[in-house]
Parts: sequence; structure tokens; C-alpha cells
Amino acid sequence: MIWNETVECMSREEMRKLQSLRLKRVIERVYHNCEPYRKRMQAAGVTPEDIKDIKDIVKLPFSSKKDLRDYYPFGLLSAPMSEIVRVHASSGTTGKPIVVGLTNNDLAVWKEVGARCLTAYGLGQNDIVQVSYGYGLFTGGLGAHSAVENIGATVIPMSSGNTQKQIMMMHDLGVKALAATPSYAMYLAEAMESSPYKREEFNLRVGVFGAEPWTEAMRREIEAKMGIKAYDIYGLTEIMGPGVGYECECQCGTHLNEDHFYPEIIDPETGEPLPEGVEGELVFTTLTKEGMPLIRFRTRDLTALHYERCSCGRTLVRMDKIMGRCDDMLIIRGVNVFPSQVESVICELEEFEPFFFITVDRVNNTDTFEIMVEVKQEYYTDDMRSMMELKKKIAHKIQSVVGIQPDIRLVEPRTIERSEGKVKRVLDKRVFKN
Ligand code: DLL
Repeated sequence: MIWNETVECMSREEMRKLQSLRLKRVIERVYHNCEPYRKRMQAAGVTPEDIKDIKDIVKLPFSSKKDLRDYYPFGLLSAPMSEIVRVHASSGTTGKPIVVGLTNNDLAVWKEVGARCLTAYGLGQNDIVQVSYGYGLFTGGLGAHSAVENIGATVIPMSSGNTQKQIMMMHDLGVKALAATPSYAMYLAEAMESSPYKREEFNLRVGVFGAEPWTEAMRREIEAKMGIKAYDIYGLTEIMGPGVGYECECQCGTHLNEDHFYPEIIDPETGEPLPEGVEGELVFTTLTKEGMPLIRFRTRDLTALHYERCSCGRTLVRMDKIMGRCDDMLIIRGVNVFPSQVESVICELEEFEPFFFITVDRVNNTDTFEIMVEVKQEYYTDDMRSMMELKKKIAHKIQSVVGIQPDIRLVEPRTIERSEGKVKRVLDKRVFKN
């Protein structure tokens, strides 16, 4: 089912026209209402008159998370504070969070794009959706919440945490869809298995998972454990929480709501635009935002875009599943390693639980690379030889995928701390030594 066929199935030409019109408007808005943007455009020698078509976007300077920090908290608003009705924030790794302000119209757009997502997952007004993303400054909870209300389904505003109660509510209330981070979903799946309820007693069919990278292997693992179909939902605080992108029933990429959020792919090193299908850094321009529009915002997320019509009928551009951010990439002994590569290997191997933790360090001027991973109960034994065999097997497999050999530390099931929100899977001790 399609929520807004007019837009979701619009011809490329019509979409270009709509995007061009909206780009002109948003550029006028920021130029006249937001000094940092005006100054930056002036420095680049661009005026709103130079922006006539969506293709002209390349003339505009980029923005980044650093700008949100530099103009913290409200320096990048393009609407008067009297029109800001909500604030969200995302915590960075250091110091102050970044803060965004939304107008009533921004909230309406958010609800609209959220409804497109849920409808694509096959959800409608007779369904019950449990929102287990955190509520609060994080956009996950409230963002998913209003999307559920907008399609007329029933929302259970659980927020994250209290895992036993989550299971009980899902069971007792006949919840059809669970909205959570994939890592929390994995934890809930595990808790469901050891709960007093049988899997057939749940009405759970759909997963609405996002807010962190997750592999196809992890998707299969959660789907099998929960007996559901798991869909991707993408978003980021700066642009618009969950609902910037979503998977349809074909699951061949994440459709981006490009009538509101215009995507580009650039080379993260040079900033040069990259052609369709080539992986690079995703950049967004918000075409309709009023509160805090962002122009050519560098997300640090790595993906590629595809423009051919999808077999679901939607014409909205699709991006490949995001397997990592420029910032996630570890360089270990000169080799680029993404935690998602490790995840896919671990999920493929029968003997291991999909929980792991990577520690990187520098000892005697050499990088160390250790992966702690849980062995499934039925494979966990005191027999040294069998455990050594398991270690060898996984180390070899990881080496063949990432290019370097890790030290493996095998642990019992449930040793590694479970995540209720975004999972943290890496400790890079080298950063403390520089
Ligand atoms: O995570 C918004 C969100 C909430 C999306 C709930 C989906 C569901 P932030 O906390 O600002 O916002 O983090 C944004 O998370 O730049 C990506 O690196 C990552 N991310 C979000 N969704 C996905 C996804 C929310 N589906 C950052 N796949 C983004 C991979 C994702 N990474």
C-alpha cells in the first residue's frame, strides 16, 4: 500500500520541478532569515537569484555537524522562536549536544513522511504498534509515535527499557509491529525466547528498525527469532528523525522522501558529487523545513543512490542500506574495518550469538584488534580443543572479510551487555593515547 501515491510515484521530471521550486524557496528563506547562511553564501559568491533549478544546488556551500555546534543552540534557526513548537537534540561524542527547532509545519511534514513509511510496511488503522525507541530529546520515540497516530493505528508509547514489561505488553495487547533499534530488537527477541509465552501467542509481524547500521545477516537473525518481517527506517536529528527514508515490500533499498529531503552523494575526501550507484557520503538539503533548514548537510553516512523505478511502483530514489559512517571506520594496521563487516560474519556462523564487542589498542607500536563474541549455549564447552577450533574458525572467516586477523575472545551467552537503544560495539583505546 502507498500512503501518498502522487508524490511517492511521481515522474522524475515532476519531482525535479517540485524540488527546484522548493529549493528556491528554502534558499530565499535561509538567506533572508539566517545570518550564518547569508554570510556563507556571500563568501561563496552565490545569491538566491543564482538558484533557479535543483541542479544549481552544487553552487551552494556544505554545512556540517560542526555548524550546529558552532551556532548552538539556536543560531541556525530560520524561523522566529515564537514559531518553534518543539526541540530535539542528539548527543555527540563530546561536549554539548546539537539542538534542532521545529515549527508546526515541520511536525506536519514529519508525520506525513512517517505515515509513508508505516504504510509501506503494510500497517494500517487496525494495527497496534509498540514504540520502543526512547522518548525525549532523541527523535526516535516521538517521531515514530506521531507517524503511528497519523495512519490511525494504535500506538503503545513504551519507550526503551524495562524489557520484561515490553514483552508482556507485546503479548497481552496483540502488538503487530515493534519499532526499536535493531540491537534492542535482538535483545527483545532473546528475552521473548526465555519468557513464559510461546512465540505463537504473539501477534507480532513487522519490525520498524533503524537509528543504527544493521546488516542483512542481522535482519535474517531477528526475523527468524521473532517470526516477523523486519523493515529499515532511516533518519537523523538534524534533518528529521525517523522517516527520512524507508524500505518498501521489495526491500531493495531505502526510499528517500526526496520531495522534502534532497539527497546527494559526494566524495568524502574532495566534496565532489559522485554519479548514481557509486558509494560516498550522503548529503541532504531540507527542501521544506521552516525551523532549521539545512543546506547540503554532510551526514557522514556512507551509501549509494539508485534512481530507476522500484518494482513496488514508487519512483522515490533508493539508497543502499547504510553499513557505516565515515566516523565508524576503524583503521587497524592500515586496513579499513567497519563493525558491520564483523557483524555480518558473526551472524552467518551457526555457533555464535549475534552479540560482540571490538576493542582496538596500540601495544608496542602495533595495533591490536580483539573481538569478544558470545558462543551459543549448545556450542559452549569446557573442552579446550573444541573452543580453539571455534576461535580459529571465526578468526579465519573475519580475516577473509576484513583483511586482518583478529584476536578472538569467546565468552558465554549473555556476557556482553545488551543495548536498549543504539548499541556501542567498539572501544578504540588508541584515541586516549594520541
Ligand atoms: O537515529 C533517528 C532515527 C530514530 C532513525 C529512529 C530511525 C529510527 P540520530 O540519533 O541523529 O537520529 O542518529 C542519526 O543514525 O546519521 C545514521 O548514522 C544512523 N542511522 C539512523 N537510521 C539508520 C538506519 C536517529 N536505518 C544517525 N540504518 C544517522 C543505518 C542509521 N544507520
